[in-house]
Formats: sequence, C-alpha cells, structure tokens
Amino acid sequence: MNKKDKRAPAPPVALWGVGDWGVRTLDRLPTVFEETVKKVALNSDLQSLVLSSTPVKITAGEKSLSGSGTGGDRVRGEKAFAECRAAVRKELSGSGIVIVAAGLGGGIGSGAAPPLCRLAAELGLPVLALLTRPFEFEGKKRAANSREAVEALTAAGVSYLSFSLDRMLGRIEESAPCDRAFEYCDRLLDASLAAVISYLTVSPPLGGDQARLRNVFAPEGESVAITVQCDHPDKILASVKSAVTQLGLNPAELKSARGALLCVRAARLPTIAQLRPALDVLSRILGEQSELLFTVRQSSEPEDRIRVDLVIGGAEARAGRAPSVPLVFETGSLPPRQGKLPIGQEYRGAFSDTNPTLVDGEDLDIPTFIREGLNTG
Ligand SMILES: Nc1nc2c(ncn2[C@@H]2O[C@H](COP(=O)(O)OP(=O)(O)OP(=O)(O)O)[C@@H](O)[C@H]2O)c(=O)[nH]1
Ligand SMILES: [Mg+2]
Repeated sequence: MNKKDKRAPAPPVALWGVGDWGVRTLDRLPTVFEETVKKVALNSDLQSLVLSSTPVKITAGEKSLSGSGTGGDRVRGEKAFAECRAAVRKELSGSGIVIVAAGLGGGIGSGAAPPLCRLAAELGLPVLALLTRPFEFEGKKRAANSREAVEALTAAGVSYLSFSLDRMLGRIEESAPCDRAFEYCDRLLDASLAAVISYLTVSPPLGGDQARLRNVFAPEGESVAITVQCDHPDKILASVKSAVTQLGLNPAELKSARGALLCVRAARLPTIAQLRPALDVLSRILGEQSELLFTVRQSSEPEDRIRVDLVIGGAEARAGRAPSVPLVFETGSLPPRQGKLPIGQEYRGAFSDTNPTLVDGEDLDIPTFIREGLNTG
C-alpha cells in the first residue's frame, strides 16, 4: 500500500455552494452530515466567503473582480470561474458524487455553475445540481441569466433539480413578509438537499443508488418539494397525502413527473407497515415510467416529531405563481396574535382523512383533486 492509499477515503458527497445563495446553503447544512459531506464554497464575493463557516473556500475572479460580486453579470461570472479553474480542478479530484447548489439569476451562480458541472463531469465524477430560478419580481435580466444557465446545463447533459421560486411562493399567502418568503423557500430547498444527501449516504436498499437518483434529477422540467410533519409513525400515510396535496400538481403532471424522492426523518425508524401505505399512494399517483425512491433517516428530534420530505423531479414547467392551497400552520405553541405568519414552522395542508374522496369507489386514498384533476391551476 503506498502513501496515497493510506489517506482517509473522500466523503461520499462533495457539496459545492456557488454564489451567495449557494454558500449560505452550505452553512445551513445539518451537522449530521459533517462526516459524509465535503463542503466547498465558490464565490467571487469575499465578504460571503469570509462570513461562511465552510472550511474549503475558493475565490473566483480574484484578478478581474478583486473580491467583489459580479453585479449580476453572468459573463463576468463565467470569466471569474475560468480564472480559478485550476484550483477547482484540484479540489474536485478524488471527490465522491458532486452536488452543485446555486441560486440562478445572479452572475456567479449562473455563470460558474455550468462550467463547474462540466469540469466535474470531464473528470469522470457523477454530478447533480440543485438550482433555484429567480422570482419574476427580480426582473428580466436575472430571468435571462437563469434561462441561459439552465440551457448550458441541459446542453451539457447535467442532471438537476430546478426549483422555481415563484412556484414555491405560490403556496404561501401574498401577505407574507418578503424576508419570510425567502426563508420559506430556503426551508424547502434545505429539506430537499438533505433528502438527497440522506438518500446518497444511506446504504442500499434504503438509498445509495446514484443511477436511480439521477432518474429523479431531470435534464428538463421543474422540481417541486414539500415538507410536512406528524407526531406518530402511524400518521406517515396521512402526511404523505397532505404533502401530495400541497404540491399543487394535477394528476397529469404527477403522472408525467420523472420521479419522486420521499425522505422520512424520525427518532425511531418507522416499520414497513407504517411506511408501505405511503409508498403505495405515491406509486399509484406517479406514472409507470416515474422513479420512486425513499429513504429514512434517524434524527435526534423528539419521538413525536416525524418529518416527511417529498421532492418531485421533472414536472411540467409552469409560468408564474402556482395556485395557493389553503394552509393550516401547525404550531408548537400558540401563534402570535398579530404579525408574521409562523413560516418557521412546518406545514399541514388542507387534506385530511375526512375530506370527501368517494368517487368511483376506487383510489380512496388519493385526495379528490388528484383523482379528478380539479387543481389544474
Ligand atoms: N430562497 C432564497 N433565494 C435566494 C436568496 N438569496 C438569493 N436568492 C436567489 O438566488 C439568486 C442568485 O442570488 P445570489 O446567490 O445572491 O447571486 P450570485 O450568484 O452571488 O451572483 P452575483 O452576486 O450577481 O455575482 C437570486 O436571484 C435569488 O433568486 C435567499 O436568501 N433565499
Ligand atoms: Mg453574489
């Protein structure tokens, strides 16, 4: 065995945060992933890198940008990446699967994420990207940056989950304060990322199959995600139904989605009997060609807090806001009488077992709107 062989093996996942949002996402990653994820922050903005707790940081565009942002210029972002390409290559070598997280719309995220993914692929590394597309209210320039970046990634054959922030925002009331809107989106995105990493870092058969996960990450279409919680493993089925309801996808969209990833986080792992009905429901509403993946993760939370994350990949793209579904906010304590929506809490949808679902005497577990396509938005 030579010296090189004695090194500790690389963590199975290399998570790259690109641009300001990407770097902040790294910092929010739950500590439970510390040993299985190598984090790398890539940004041109020195302030963002200095503030980040991520141990490995690469400054893009040291010469051309001197530590500042790109000012939303995608071409500058691409050039900045070219300047640090050698450092990136060095950091990538020997990696496990590479996940690139970037908020598209700005200059670095949109300009550097595509060449980073391409470089990783050239090095023979499996690559997945987790991307957000900007809110419509951020303007046309950011929309164009995002569109061009998505086109570049698609052309390079990169598998990605691409979340429309507008679509996510459609789920919360218009009266929600702006900062809370971003925060709400971040919670869903963080949960999606954690679900993906959980799946990748759990041994088969409960995860770890990169090729199957790639089936959910589509080189086209949109991703949608939802997080719900319940207080007993017997309620996982109801939670999954609630999650599906809140996704706001109509039956045709669900059938044509590329795939779904369900992640259950609980202090005590659920039994097959508790999990299977939920998977059966998903299996029935997804199409024959859709991938259905699930994983379970032990969490240090109280026994009565079971979290269910559902991520759908490759759904049909929709313009603008998704239709709102009425939300009932689940609160640990009484909500304040006035002020902000308790967006920091997890959500419960309108669906419950008491909703009318009796049509045709079949598929009784599926909410009415899923069966009848009423929610075509
Ligand atoms: N959900 C969420 N999205 C964000 C947040 N900050 C930025 N974004 C989204 O990410 C996009 C890119 O923003 P940044 O990451 O700040 O941009 P950047 O890649 O650093 O680009 P430049 O600073 O222009 O070089 C924005 O257009 C938003 O759509 C946030 O805190 N939460
Ligand atoms: Mg920036």
